[in-house]
Amino acid sequence: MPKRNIIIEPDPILRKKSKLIETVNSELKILMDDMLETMYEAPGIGLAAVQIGILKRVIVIDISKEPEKKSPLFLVNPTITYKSKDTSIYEEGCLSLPGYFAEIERPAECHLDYLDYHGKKQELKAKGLLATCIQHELDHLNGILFIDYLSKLKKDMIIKKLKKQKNNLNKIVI
Ligand code: GNR
Ligand code: NI
Repeated sequence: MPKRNIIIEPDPILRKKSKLIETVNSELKILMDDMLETMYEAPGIGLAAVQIGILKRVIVIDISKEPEKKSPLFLVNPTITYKSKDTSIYEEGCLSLPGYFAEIERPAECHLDYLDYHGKKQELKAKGLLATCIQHELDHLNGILFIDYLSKLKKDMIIKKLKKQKNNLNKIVI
């Protein structure tokens, strides 16, 4: 199972809306396995398929810490059915925005419906870091990045610096 390349902002694909998955078949399971491996190697606590260039509504998450047992979560076609009024703030990072972190306020709790790795309908009630991570990943499926919640000045500055980094890398490759 090969590790896949993570797409970095700015890239127009990150702004596209991912499409609903029709069936959880073996092809999708291979994709989910690859996503999990890519996320663990990065390392990150979540990954949306669009971040490896695939516009499908599938997410992998694992918020367990190093000494703990791994506890991967596969979310196919997730829909949020409830968001709490009360909010919490976490410092977020994103594998598509390497090196940038910002405190983002989101609903503290959310409930969702989704299909699991086996295509079975499931429900989940999340709070804390898991709730934040789920909302961050769901945003990816809708073409939204956490920098979209920052001031235009900060957002533009981050995009400009990432663009510059990409240009410099291209120069080294040549
Ligand atoms: O690795 C990640 N850490 C993280 C921290 C706080 C809130 C959300 C995240 S998700 C991020 C990986 C990623 O980019 N997922 O899309
Ligand atoms: Ni992200």
